[in-house]
This record gives sequence, C-alpha cells and structure tokens, in this order.
Amino acid sequence: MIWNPNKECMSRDEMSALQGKRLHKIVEYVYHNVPFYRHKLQEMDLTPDDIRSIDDIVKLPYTTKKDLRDNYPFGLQAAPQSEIIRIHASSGTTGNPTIVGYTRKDIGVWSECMARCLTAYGVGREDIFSVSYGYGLFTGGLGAHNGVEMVGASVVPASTGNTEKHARLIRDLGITGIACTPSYALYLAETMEQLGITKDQIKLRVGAFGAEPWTESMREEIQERLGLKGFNLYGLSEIMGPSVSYECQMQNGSHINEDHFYPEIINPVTLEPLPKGQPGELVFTTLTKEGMPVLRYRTRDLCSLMAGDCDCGRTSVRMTPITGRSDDMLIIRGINVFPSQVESVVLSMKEFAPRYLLVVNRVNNLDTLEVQVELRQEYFTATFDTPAAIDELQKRLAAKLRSVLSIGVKVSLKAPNAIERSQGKSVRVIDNRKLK
Ligand code: DLL
Repeated sequence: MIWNPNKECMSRDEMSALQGKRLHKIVEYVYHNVPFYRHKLQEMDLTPDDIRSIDDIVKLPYTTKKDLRDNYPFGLQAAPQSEIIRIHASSGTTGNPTIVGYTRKDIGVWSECMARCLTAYGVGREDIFSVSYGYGLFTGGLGAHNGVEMVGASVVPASTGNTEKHARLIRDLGITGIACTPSYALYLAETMEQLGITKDQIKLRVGAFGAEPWTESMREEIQERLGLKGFNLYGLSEIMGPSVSYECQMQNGSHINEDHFYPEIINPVTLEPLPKGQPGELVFTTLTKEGMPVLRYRTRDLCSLMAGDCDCGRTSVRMTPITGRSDDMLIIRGINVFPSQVESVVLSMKEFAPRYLLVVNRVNNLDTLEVQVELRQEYFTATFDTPAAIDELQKRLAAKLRSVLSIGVKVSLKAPNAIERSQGKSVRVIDNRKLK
C-alpha cells in the first residue's frame, strides 16, 4: 500500500517541476517574513525572482545550527505567533536549544508524511501501535503519534520508561506495531525475556526504528528477539521530526518525502554539492513549511542519495543509512548530546579545571554516559579530607548536567592531572558502544 501515490510515485519531471515551484514560493515567503534570510539574500545580491527552478537552489545560502542558536528563540520563525499551534525544542551545541514552531498546516503535512512512512511499513487500521519515543519537547513521540492516528490504527502512547508495564501491555493488548529507538527495542526485548514473556505470546510484527544510527546486525537481532520486521525512520527536528524519510518493504535505502524536504549532498569541507551516489553531508530545504522554513539546512549527517527506481513503485529519491556525523554530536538513548554542552557546565563551576572526558558505554542495551572531570588543585587540597564536600559537589554537577543534557549522567571527580593528556588533539569522548 502507498499512502499518497500522487506524490510518492510522481514522474521525475513532475517532481522537479513541483519542487521548483515550491522553492520559488518558499524563498519569496522567507524573503518577506524572516529578516535573517532577507539580509542573507540581499548580501548575495539575490531576490526571489532569481530562483525559478529547483536547479537554482545552489545559489542559496546554507543554514546551520549556529544560525538557529544565534536567532534563539523565534528569530527564524516566519509565521506570526497567532498561527503557531505547537512548539518543539531540541538540544543546541551549547546553551540555547533549537526552537521549532509549527502551524496547523505544518502539523497536517507532518502527519501525512508520517502516515506515508507507516503505510510503507505495512501499518493499517487493524493495527494496535505503541509509540515509545519520548513525548514532550522531543519530536519523536507526538510526531509518530499523529501519523498513527492519521492512518487509523489504534495508538498506544506508551512513551519511554516504565518498560515492564509496557512489555505486559504489548502482550495483553496484542500490540502489533511499535515505534522506538533501536536500542530501546533491544532493551525491551531483554525486559520481556526477564519477565518470561515469550515471542509466541506477543503479536508484534512491525517496528519503526530511528532517532539514532543503527546497523544491519542490530536489525537482525531486534527482528529475531521481538519477532517483527524492523524499518528505518529518519528525521530531525529542524526540518520536521520523524518522517523525513522511511524504508519501504524493499528495505533498500529510505525514501525521502522530497515534495516537502528537498535533499542535497555536499562536501562538508568545501561545501560543494555532490552528485547522486557520492557520500557527503545531507542538506535539506523545507519546501512547504510555514512555521520555521529553512533553506539548505546542514544536518551534519553523513550519507549518500541513491539513483534509480525502487521496486516498490515509489519514485522518490532514497538515502543510504547514516554512517556518521560531520560534527561531534553524540546520540545517547536517542537524545542528542554535544561535548560542548558538558564543557559549558564544567566551566561554569569554579571547582573544576577545564579538563573533562565523556565516556559512553552500552550496558544491557542501554546507553550510559559518564563524565569525568578534574578538580582544580586549590579545591582538591582544601577538600581532600572532606568526603561530604566531594559528595555534595558530585551531586551538584550531576544535577546541572542532567538539566542541561536531559539525561542522567554518572559523574566521576578526578584528582588534578588524573585525566590522561593526549599527544595531539585533545580527546573529549570515548565511545565504547560497538555499532557493528
Ligand atoms: O531524532 C527525530 C526522530 C524521532 C527521528 C524519532 C526518527 C524517529 P532530533 O532529536 O532533532 O530528531 O535528532 C536528529 O538524529 O540529525 C540524526 O543524526 C539522528 N537520527 C534520526 N533518525 C535517524 C536514523 C529526531 N533513522 C538527529 N538513523 C539526526 C540514524 C538518525 N540517525
């Protein structure tokens, strides 16, 4: 089944024509409504009339996460506040989160894009579908939720946490589909095994996995342990949230909803656009968004675009799985974490030297983050014999990190000079997770 064959199966010529028309419109819209873009275009001596076809996109400036942060909170919003019906936020590199407002039309487009994904996975009205991405400022929960409702399946808004209860609900309600991070799927499988819930007692058959990179061997393991077929779901909050791209039954790359999100691949160093098939950094332009449209947003995700038709009948361009990032962002339990966020917290506390290390592990399929940080010599000398003071400091740092990163962190305080110095560039992260 294809949710919207008119759009998902357009001829390439029709798609390019539609994209060109929409690009012109969106450039005109941001030119008149977002001073940031108007100034950028003026500096480049461009007006909306210079953008006539989709090929003209290369004339436009890039947008980065820093631009969003510098214009915090609403600087890039194009629609008046009265038209915004929802606001999501995702973590920024330091300090300010990225704020994204959606109009009613945006939520409608998002729901449809998500419905396209779910239909491609084989989800329909008869399904009972659990959304186990976090509900809240994160786009995963509500984004997937709206799509499930649009498809007409019964949505179970399980969110994250409370995994034992969730495992029992999967069995007792006969839940057939689930959306969550691939690492949570493995954690859930483990919890079920501990509870003695066996594969033949459950009816799971479809999984919509994303929000973090995963591999074919993780797919095999999840499929084997939960007895379902797992599909990739990709997205990012700056563009929309989940549903930017999705795997079909062929599972050969993820189809991009390119009538709404126009993809390009660029060389992250020279910023030159690259042809289909070549790996590089993925860039998106939102073609229809009203709340916060973005031109040529640099995702920092590395992948390539695939040429050629897909046997499923969809004509939309596909992207390969994400192989890495062109920045230092980590994804820990589905939450984006930048080492610079940890640095800003460490530097804000006088007790610490600016020496820290993030150690990431995967224990029982759950990611853990330990932050090691060195005490300053003066503080270390003054409190050396006072375990209570050290304990208080440790708790204070853990609480601050938790509020900035939105995840629990194990804090390990170190004596001055205890963190190993590297010879070349300083090493800030040791990621022991094996993404085989
Ligand atoms: O993670 C949106 C989402 C929610 C996607 C639920 C899929 C499912 P952000 O928090 O803004 O949004 O993080 C976006 O997560 O740039 C990628 O680096 C990574 N990411 C998302 N989906 C995938 C995926 C949501 N399927 C960032 N494979 C993106 C690999 C993914 N990485």
